[in-house]
Amino acid sequence: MKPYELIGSMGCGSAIVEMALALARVPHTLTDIPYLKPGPQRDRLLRINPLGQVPTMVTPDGEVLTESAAMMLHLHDVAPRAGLAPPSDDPARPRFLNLLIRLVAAVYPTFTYGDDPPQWTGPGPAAEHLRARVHARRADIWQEIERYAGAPHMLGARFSALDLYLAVMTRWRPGPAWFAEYCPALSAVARAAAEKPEVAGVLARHFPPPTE
Ligand SMILES: N[C@@H](CCC(=O)N[C@@H](CS)C(=O)NCC(=O)O)C(=O)O
Repeated sequence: MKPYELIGSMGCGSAIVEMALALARVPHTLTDIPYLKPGPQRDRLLRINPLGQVPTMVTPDGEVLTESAAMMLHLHDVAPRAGLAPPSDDPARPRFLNLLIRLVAAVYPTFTYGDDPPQWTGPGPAAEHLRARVHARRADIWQEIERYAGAPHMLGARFSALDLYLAVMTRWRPGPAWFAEYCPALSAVARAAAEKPEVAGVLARHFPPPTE
């Protein structure tokens, strides 16, 4: 069987899927690219994912997945023993599905539109306004998600792919110090996830400590 290919970038959401692939123990290759830099690697990415986003995953059959939540659910289908999702008859399943989609449909786009606001507004004060509004909205969404956080994992005793999102996303803006102060339960979920060797290995690759 051909391996899965994960196209990603350092520190990006592809780290979440890389963790899931490691936990699912399915053969895979990693293609790290500077996804915003014009060149042959971006050209190929744009051909298979017109939004030019990472993670992008190519399955052994050549199917292209462009949404991390779809990748998680697919990897759960092929490797249920990794525990990425509660089984369909599990009482935790509805909450899992809702939080998974909340993360990708509500939190993730705040980076799409807040990282480089002039890309959407053009130059001028509207860009600053968009940046501030998007950052405030992100804080609101995280505080809503905080209310659903179990311990030690997002779903309580049961590990799931949600913990992988937290392990990575709590390192993004507004950053670990903000989460420790305003979303301590999410910080604790991220720390618990990092105790898994597969998660720790990917975190070390994507977020190496500064060298000095
Ligand atoms: N809905 C997608 C979002 C992926 C995404 O936004 N990735 C970022 C990098 S971490 C990206 O590619 N941003 C560039 C862009 O949106 O143009 C998912 O959950 O996989």
